[in-house]
Amino acid sequence: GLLRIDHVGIAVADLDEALRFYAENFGLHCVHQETNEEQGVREAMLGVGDGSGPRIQLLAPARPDSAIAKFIDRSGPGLQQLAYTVADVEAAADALRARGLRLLYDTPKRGTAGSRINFVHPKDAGGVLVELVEPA
Ligand code: V0V
Repeated sequence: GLLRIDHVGIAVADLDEALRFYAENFGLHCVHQETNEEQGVREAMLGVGDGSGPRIQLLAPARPDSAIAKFIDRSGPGLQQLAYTVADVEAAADALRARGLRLLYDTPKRGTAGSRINFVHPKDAGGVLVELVEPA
């Protein structure tokens, strides 16, 4: 099952500019940053409040053919995904497949900070790109 909201992902054109915007206007600061070559993203996790709850994930394209670049081209910057924490990403994906939802990957891929991730196609989840995250 879904344990909690892990993070909300926001597509941004420029990661450094977005980090400055979030710090200056909302007082939210980066707690983790990395480039994920496979996903074609530069990403930063921002903590909210005491940092114990869900995070904001800023996602910037690392190359022009990436999922985030395509999203920004079509929709502009903004909310791109909603991610839930799960204990076992394969079990969670199997349960959703059994209900007829399309998962994007046959086997989990590497996500932020060594997590294992998969996604439900947004067309099968009411227009929301749903991510499943099994933390490292
Ligand atoms: C596309 N659509 C979306 C959407 N992206 N709807 C809601 N939210 C989104 N993010 C809609 C789009 O408007 C079209 O609707 C339809 O889906 C297109 O479907 P498609 O042709 O099958 O797919 P594409 O080529 O538009 O690609 C969309 C998907 C792609 C979701 C398949 O973005 C993808 O593979 N995403 C998973 C990987 C990812 O997002 N990586 C970046 C984050 P109409 O026009 O047909 O109505 S990496 C990450 O989160 C990490 C590392 C982490 O959390 O650790």
